[in-house]
Amino acid sequence: MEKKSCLILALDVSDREEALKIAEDVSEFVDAIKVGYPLILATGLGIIRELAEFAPIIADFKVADIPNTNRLICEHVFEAGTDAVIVQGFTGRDSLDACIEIASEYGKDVFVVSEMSHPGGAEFLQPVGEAIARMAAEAGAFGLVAPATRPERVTAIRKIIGDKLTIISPGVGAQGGKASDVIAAGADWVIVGRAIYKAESPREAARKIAAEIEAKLKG
Ligand code: 3DU
Repeated sequence: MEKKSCLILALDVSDREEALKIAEDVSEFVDAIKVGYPLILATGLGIIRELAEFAPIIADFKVADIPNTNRLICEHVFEAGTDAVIVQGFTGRDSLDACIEIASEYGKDVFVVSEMSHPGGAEFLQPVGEAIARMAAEAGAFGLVAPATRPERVTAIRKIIGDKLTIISPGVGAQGGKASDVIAAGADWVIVGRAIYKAESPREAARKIAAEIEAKLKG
């Protein structure tokens, strides 16, 4: 995934036409589009190839099963035309290895959730987040998903993984995180959903966030 704007759109709308229109409108300002259950369950896997016209696609299925099931899921995800998949790390090394094995067969990337951005993410996942980050680095994942709502956690995880892995960070906008803070904390990309797709002008909202990130990186 090429780093230009350092912004990823989380496209959690449920309507095909709306999804394609937003993707086209914001494509100039995003490095990738993240799709997940809301859009795929509503419109089908076929939308991935349509959206891929505008940007690389990250499938956020937070894959969290035994190795064999993970392998089967990841095969479908990559066959559908995605560039990367997001998987959970708490299922352990063998489950993660299965995803990475399939990803490398397809020449694609795996992002591992180390901890989540919502308040409940601090209950069970946060205490093991750093161990998951270490495991993901050892397993050869491409990147981690770390919370923009807690920039200090992004910094802590960056310290553990160094430059070995990338960090993508959701929680900017609707969940309260600020793009420039998260980039300063050590994230490579911020992930933004509602603050873009629910805006009166998604294009303008994406442009503004990309400009904020650019200013931070320059300053
Ligand atoms: O809050 P937003 O509307 O900007 O969307 C954030 C997206 O990132 C959304 O798709 C959500 O499922 C995903 N995500 C998190 O918000 C937090 C995580 O820890 C992992 C993924």
